[in-house]
Amino acid sequence: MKEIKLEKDSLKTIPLRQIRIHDRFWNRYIRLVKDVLIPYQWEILNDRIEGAEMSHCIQNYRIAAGEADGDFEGAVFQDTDAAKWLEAVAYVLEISPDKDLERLADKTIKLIGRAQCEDGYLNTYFTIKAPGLRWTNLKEGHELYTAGHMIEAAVAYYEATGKTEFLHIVERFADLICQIFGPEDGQCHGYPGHQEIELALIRLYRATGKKRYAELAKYFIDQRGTGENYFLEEEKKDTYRQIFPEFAGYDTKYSQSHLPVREQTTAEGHAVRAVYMYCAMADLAQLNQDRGLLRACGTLWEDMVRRRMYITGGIGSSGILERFTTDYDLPNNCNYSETCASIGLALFGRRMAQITKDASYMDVVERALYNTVLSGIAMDGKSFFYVNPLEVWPDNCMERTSKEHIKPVRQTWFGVACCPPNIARTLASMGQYMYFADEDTLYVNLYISSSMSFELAGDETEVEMESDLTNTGRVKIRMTRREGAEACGLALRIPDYVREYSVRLDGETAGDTAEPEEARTAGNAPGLVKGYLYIEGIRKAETEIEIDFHVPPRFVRANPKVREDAGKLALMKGPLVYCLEETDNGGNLPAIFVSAGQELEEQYEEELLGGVTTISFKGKRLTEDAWEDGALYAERRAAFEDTRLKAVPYHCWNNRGPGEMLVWMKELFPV
Ligand code: FUB
Ligand code: ZN
Repeated sequence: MKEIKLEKDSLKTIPLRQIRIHDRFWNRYIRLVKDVLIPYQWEILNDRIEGAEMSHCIQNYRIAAGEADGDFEGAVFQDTDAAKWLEAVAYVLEISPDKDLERLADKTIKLIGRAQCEDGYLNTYFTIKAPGLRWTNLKEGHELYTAGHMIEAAVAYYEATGKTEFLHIVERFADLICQIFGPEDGQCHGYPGHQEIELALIRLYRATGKKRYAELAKYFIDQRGTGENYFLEEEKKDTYRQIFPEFAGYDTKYSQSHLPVREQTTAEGHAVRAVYMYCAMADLAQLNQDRGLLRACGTLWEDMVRRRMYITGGIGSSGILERFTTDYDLPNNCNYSETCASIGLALFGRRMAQITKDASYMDVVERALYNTVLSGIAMDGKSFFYVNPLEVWPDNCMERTSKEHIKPVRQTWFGVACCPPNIARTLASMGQYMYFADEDTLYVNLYISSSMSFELAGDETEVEMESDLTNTGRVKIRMTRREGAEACGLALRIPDYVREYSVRLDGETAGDTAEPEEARTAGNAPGLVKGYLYIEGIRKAETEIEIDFHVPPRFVRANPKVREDAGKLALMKGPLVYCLEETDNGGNLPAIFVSAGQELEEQYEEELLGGVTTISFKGKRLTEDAWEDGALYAERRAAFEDTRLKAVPYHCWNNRGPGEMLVWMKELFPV
């Protein structure tokens, strides 16, 4: 395992209002947030989309506020749909103020405020359905998870608008939670059944400066997995009422409560729970300069990304209980790889990169964002994948089978709708992943065309980036500063998949691939420190950096221990994983074989899927000619026919109607 160094000060993200994204690849998704997702999800929250799963979310608030009659409907954590919607709205408002949208958000916040109980408690499920049972089922009740999303939304809204009403609502609730939970006698010594509040409390601490919030986050993290398992003890109490029958025979690994967090070395259990917890561990490691906790984060990260992650950045391979299984168990046609889990992976990786100044974490973040997260949303923004398989045979995704969780087409909404609003808040906050900064250096993580301004070394610095990463790999960055300003620096992430590159500063070479391959891929060649190429002493008022990343399409193999992928090839270009779709290549895609040593032809197709680079190459297909008699098994020769194949980026699969899809293709070895 590599040694991780805890830097005293972590790198900062740039406020979203200071970044404007104008990227050909990303904008078609990002613009959907304001134009489509937010209005669409608002209609969903109000149950006004015909044919879509009912949300009941806003109605639950009305009932809890005493303004409507009826019973609570939906999942126990239905309130989080509104919270994540508000969080996305906050980011959008921060980037582009909009009075009407702000008015709608304010109205929703007021409704949430009216649904809050006298003592600060806020949760429509328990308020309406089981007021006497608050905090009696931490394992399944999601009260702390829901509170966490509410807190995150309120902090984001405060930071975007400066308004404090929502922040005060969640502070009252957080204060109540601080009274209820903690180490003192008479307090509850439990912790959340679904992590999320821990990272939210740290955000709340950062926004308000109130230490008790960070202390409670630390308590929750430190307490988990110690002594008798809290959830198993809770089940024995008279007040316990089961909510989810599938949790019977509870496996404490499911909620990462099997061991104290510092002793956990493998990524276990429910993937979203795990990564949200790791985020809080990373935050606390930085906040408290806790090396032991950071070491645990590093160990868990390595286990996850080196043995339990898909090539697409998906995690949580089991269709049952949305969980991690064992090392190298990465099935392609029945996996879960929940969109939220990849979002959590990106949130964790971002924190690790900020804390350690190590760009390799951003390699994984980029992989998750460009592949699984984007695959979660249709190109029109109106339907979504919750589960992200790497191989689909639509007819075979049948209910009451091991593939019933695989939906061969994106859904307009879900009964449990955690993923779509999570995608919205992630797309709206992309700026937080793109750049980091310290006093005098700007870190460029993701190459996304944008304009940005930020104070570096005491002077306002304008940055203009033009990137064509997913096509030609060319990037141009212009920095403009005051004449005579103090020198500043740039740290450019050199992505792990780039085998050759050159960087020119005002026409002069500032870095290239002259370094030995091993050193460079380890991210430590001269000039490269942990995957960042540092350019220091930038003094001129105008500086131009030209980067040429060589990003040809390439075949990638998996470690042979990944049984599902042994003897197979996947196709990538830059950060993008590619796939075959039935519409371009016909059906029965597993009957296709390809060989690695061949020319791959790329073409930018303006009219296809909103403009994508496609890759075409030669393949062989098993023919069925000798099987016309309908035999199922026989001693027959395999006969192949030549075929020309066309691959498209994985994230945009299933945007041209239903059909088969395949990422890992069988390799044809020369005989
Ligand atoms: O339990 C809340 C959310 O619902 C989880 O994070 C998702 O995996 C889904 O089960
Ligand atoms: Zn989800």
